[in-house]
Amino acid sequence: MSVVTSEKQGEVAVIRMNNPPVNALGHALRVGLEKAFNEASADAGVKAIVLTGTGKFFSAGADITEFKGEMKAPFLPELIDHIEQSAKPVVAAVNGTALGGGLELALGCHYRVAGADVKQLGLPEIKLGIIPGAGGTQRLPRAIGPEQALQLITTGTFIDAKKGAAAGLIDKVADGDVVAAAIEFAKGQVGKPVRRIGEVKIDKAALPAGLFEKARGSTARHPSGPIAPKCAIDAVEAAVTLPLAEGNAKERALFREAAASPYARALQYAFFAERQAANLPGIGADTKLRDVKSLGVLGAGTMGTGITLAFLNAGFPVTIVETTQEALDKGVARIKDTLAQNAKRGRITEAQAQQRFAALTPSLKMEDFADKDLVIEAVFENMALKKEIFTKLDKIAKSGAILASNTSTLDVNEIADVTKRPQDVVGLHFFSPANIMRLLEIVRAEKTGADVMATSMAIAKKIGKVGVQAGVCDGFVGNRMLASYGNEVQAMNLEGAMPQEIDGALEAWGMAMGPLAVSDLAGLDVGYRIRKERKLTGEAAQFARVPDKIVEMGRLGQKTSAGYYKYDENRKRMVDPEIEALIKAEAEALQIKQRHIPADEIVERCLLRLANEGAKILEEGIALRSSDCDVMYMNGYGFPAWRGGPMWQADNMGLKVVAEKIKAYEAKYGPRWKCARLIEKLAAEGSSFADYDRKKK
Ligand code: 3H9
Repeated sequence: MSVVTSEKQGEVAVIRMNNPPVNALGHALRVGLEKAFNEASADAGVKAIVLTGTGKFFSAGADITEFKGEMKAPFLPELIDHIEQSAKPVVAAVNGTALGGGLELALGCHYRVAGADVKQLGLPEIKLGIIPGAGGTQRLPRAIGPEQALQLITTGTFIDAKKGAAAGLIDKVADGDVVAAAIEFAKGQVGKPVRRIGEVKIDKAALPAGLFEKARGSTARHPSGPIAPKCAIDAVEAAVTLPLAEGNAKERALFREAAASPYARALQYAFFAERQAANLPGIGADTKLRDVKSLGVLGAGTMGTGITLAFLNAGFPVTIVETTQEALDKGVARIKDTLAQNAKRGRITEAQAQQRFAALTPSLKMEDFADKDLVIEAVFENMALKKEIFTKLDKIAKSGAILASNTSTLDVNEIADVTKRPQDVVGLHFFSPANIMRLLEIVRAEKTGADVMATSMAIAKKIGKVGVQAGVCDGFVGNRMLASYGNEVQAMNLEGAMPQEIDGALEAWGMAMGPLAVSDLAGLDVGYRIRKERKLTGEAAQFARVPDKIVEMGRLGQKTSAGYYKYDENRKRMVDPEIEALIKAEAEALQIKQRHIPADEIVERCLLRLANEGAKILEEGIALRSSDCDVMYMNGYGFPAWRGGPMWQADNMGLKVVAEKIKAYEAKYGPRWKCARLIEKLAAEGSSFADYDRKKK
């Protein structure tokens, strides 16, 4: 079937785009659109034109896969200008999602009729490190005003049809058949002069003073990096100061500038890496998913309540179980409070908050899990306790239920083996706060069933998370890489880089938070307990001296207003000379000569330790792909998506250079820097992690 079809309904030509899965505006679609539009324009029997999509999509925008090569004519901006210039009225029947180039196409039409159930209207290009490049920055401000357009374009936020209508983007919201409504609308425009958004002149005097300066001032830590946000603001400003043709030319130049940046490449890589993570080997469309409608969560602590909220927010009923009434009440109060806060901040309505809370059943009996489709254990990290729980769950849970552990380090094989149904056991490792963080590390134990993996992946999507598979090892993928990174941070501490220098260097580079500030936030006692259990020796014991002493001083991080830093009542962190003195004293005791470590070196050592451990994890088969490691870091560890992840960074440095640098550090610092065999091999072949991933597909 052709990607564009055209039919006449009386005097109205209906042009339909049909390019699954998302109606991306690839070359074939543009060719088809141009041809159908020209034919309809030339047909004297056609008095108006309706343009629509298929299924859930009007169009998700330009085909991102085309960005890597040379685009071929017809080009989208010209095609849209051509449509806008039509003398016959053109109405977009927005049947579903209209994003990026898709919305720009609708904006080129003279009118827009949208289905009442349309939820995704927006210009999300910024999330790909680019800006709208087919007139979106020029027409959206003319349609809805520069202030609102600026907000949508610089954040990539979606709005629904109702909000679109209120803003002036949508002319009519149709409750029933959107195409039929658009045809009626189009008929009503025949014989009238067409309305072209491009011809609207924006009243500069009506704009809030300093609108663009203020916007520029707030881009410092934008999630799309330093270039695209500035380009987006410049482009929207051009819509205010220039006529359409000149504004479009300016937009093109700014589009090219943003697209040429390494940040755009990284963000586009992140987009596809995230989707690739959902493809699991041996699991295809024929794998039958288990039906998960009801949920049990064991443990009402920070993790248990966060997990519960994540599911309540996605519309699942949840039974939460604790051992004592006091712990249960505390957890339930936290859930209620978070929902109320969300309603207060306008994220959800009051009615939604109440509805979600009503879907929660608190209980003190694990027996209440008997009819649940999925049970997630979220108690503290202790193997004996987890084994006891899973032995009990095995007896209580119905046949076919998925039994999951939220463990962040423990051996899921060992946990599964205490049950008679290891095929039903999986690790679902959430990241704190579990209702916010997007990552879900799905730990596939040796016997975890393919259907359980596929179902877990589908559940991740349903609750708005990015599921990534990991195999079983200490710390799985994310925390195992984190251990290497943390280890290097401790080494640099002793070598002379103070906490604020380490965190400062990494935050200036783009990390959401430096590692020591993160430790303070998470609580230093967690790591302390693990280190004491493990009875560290050698270098690891040396590196534990500073963090152990900090905990032994009663400084557990933010919760005690002191850790690596001091905190005021607003949780503002402050450098503490006491900690600097402690680090210096420990270095002296260990006869480590301190020096100033430049910010570049701090960042490089952290990145290389992450990528080196990632490579080891890859060669052991614990991670499926290097891009999976990156997806974890970008979604669970505050790694900036515009930097693409540690593996992407290493690839861009070139693995030959990476291998040389790692070996130089090994010569200086010893075995903790041992180069991963995979890096050596790929470097020798002139290959990359990306090639390795491709070959594994
Ligand atoms: C743009 O328009 C630039 C213009 O301003 C200027 C041009 C000159 N292209 O996410 P899903 C694939 S930039 C190619 O799993 P969902 C995706 O990879 C574009 N492919 O589904 C996946 O493939 P696979 C601005 C695309 O229902 C499959 O479709 N637009 C594109 O959860 C299903 O995707 C955007 O940034 C694309 N544009 O979510 C929108 N979009 O099955 C980007 C999707 O092989 N897209 N694919 O893994 C999205 O945000 C989501 O995909 C969407 C659907 C909300 C549309």
